Amino acid sequence: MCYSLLVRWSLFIVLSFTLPFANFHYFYLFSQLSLKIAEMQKFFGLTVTGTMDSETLNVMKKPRCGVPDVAQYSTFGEGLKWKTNELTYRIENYTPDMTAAEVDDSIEKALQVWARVTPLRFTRIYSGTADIMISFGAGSHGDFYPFDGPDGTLAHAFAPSAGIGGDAHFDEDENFTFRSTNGYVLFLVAAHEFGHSLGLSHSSDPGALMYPMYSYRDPNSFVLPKDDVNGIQSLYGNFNVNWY
Ligand SMILES: [Ca+2]
Ligand SMILES: [Ca+2]
Ligand SMILES: [Zn+2]
Ligand SMILES: [Zn+2]
Repeated sequence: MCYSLLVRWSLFIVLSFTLPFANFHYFYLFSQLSLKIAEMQKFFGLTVTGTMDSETLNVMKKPRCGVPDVAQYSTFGEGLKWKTNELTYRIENYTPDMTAAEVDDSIEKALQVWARVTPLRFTRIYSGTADIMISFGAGSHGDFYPFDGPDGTLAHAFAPSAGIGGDAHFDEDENFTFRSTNGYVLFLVAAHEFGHSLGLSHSSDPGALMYPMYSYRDPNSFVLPKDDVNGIQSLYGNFNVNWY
């Protein structure tokens, strides 16, 4: 009995870390736990049982982004978007996994994914503070969200605001790659993180780039899925509209 209590507590802690969904009052810990599990199952399109079954555990173990989850396309809110369409970015350091030119190309293309469907424009700077500061780091790396070693959380990014807002951090304990299916394609991970940098939260659409789980797609033929286009245009509008 003590053992089962311990297991439940540790699951609760893991879940409350991954899914800080709502402001429930924690009167009934166990019903709260199964509610959290049910919410997560619903979010990931699993059978909703409210218990920690193997299907649910498998989803929890998949490589994913470290930003907490919400639903369909969703944003951090109107207040959390950039007030200008002209943004700067800076690559602070490089991963030894790839050449510097490959990192530069991956980051640039990942930003263009969003620029292509909005009025947003990105200018790279090489010194000083950019809106979007990009860095690689392992474990504790200077914020309150230490990375977790290989797999698990691949990266995280902060919603638009001054300071750390907009910044994107990549877990150096991952093996990032330019084009290989062996490792995590930096372009894909970065494009997802920049969605957060621009004000998008997670989507519950498994086909969306903003779905919290990493899945390989061919970077050469990548097209931003409709759900993500709808999400970013809800914040910044459609590029074409600005011609009039
Ligand atoms: Ca910033
Ligand atoms: Ca990790
Ligand atoms: Zn994410
Ligand atoms: Zn960080």
